[in-house]
Amino acid sequence: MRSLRALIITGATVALALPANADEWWLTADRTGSGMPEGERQPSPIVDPMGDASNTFGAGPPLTDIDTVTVTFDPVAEQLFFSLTFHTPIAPLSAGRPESLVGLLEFDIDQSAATGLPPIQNTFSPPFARLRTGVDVLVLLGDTTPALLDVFDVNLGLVGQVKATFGPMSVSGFIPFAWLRNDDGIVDFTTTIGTLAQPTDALEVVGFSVPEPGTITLLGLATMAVGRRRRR
Ligand SMILES: [Ca+2]
Ligand SMILES: [Ca+2]
Repeated sequence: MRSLRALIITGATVALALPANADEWWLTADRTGSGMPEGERQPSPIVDPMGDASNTFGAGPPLTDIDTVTVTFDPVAEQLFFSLTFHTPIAPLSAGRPESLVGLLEFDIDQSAATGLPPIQNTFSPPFARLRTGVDVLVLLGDTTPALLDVFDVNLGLVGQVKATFGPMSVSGFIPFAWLRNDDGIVDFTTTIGTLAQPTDALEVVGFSVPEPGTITLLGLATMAVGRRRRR
C-alpha cells in the first residue's frame, strides 16, 4: 500500500502544483464578474446528473458517477459533515477494486478565490465546468489507510485524517473546524472523483455548506425562547 499511498500523494502534489496550468486560465478568464464563479453557486446538497460520468482518459469502465454531495456544519460540535453518494457502486481505495474511489473534496473556507488554489476540476475541463474558487483545504477521498481520509491544507500540508464511513454507493465523514483553520463552517466546496485509472465525474457548480438541520432547530428554539422572553 505504501507505493499506492505514494502515488496518491504524488497525484495530489501534482494536482496542487497545478497553478502553473491554472494560471493561464486565471490570466485569460473574464474576471469582470469578480467573486462569481463561472458555474453557479448553490446550497448543499448538490445533486449531480446521472449518466454524466466521463471516460476522460479512455480507460473504460467503471465510470464512477456522482449523485449528491452534501456539506453541512455544526457550530456547536464545531465540525463539518460531508457525504457523497453515487449512481454507481464504489469501494474504498484500500479494497483495491476497479470501482475503488479516488478523488478530492475541495473546500474554499474563506469563500475567496483570491486565497488558495483553483479547484482541481478546472484541470479536467473540458468536459467539466470551470469553477472559480480558491481551495484552501481538501480531502483525499481515496483511503490509503483503511477508512481514514487525509485532509490537506494547501499551505500546511497534512492536517489530519478523517474517519470515513463507506457504503456500497456512498462515503461520509466529519472534519473538525480545527483542521479548517478554525473556520466558522461556512465553506464553498467542489469535488472531482474517479478511479485510479482516470477522473470520471465532477460537480458543475460550486456548493456552499449549510447548517446541520438539527442546529437549525436549536437556533430556531433559541430564537423563539428569546422572543418569548422579550414579550414578557
Ligand atoms: Ca454525475
Ligand atoms: Ca480561499
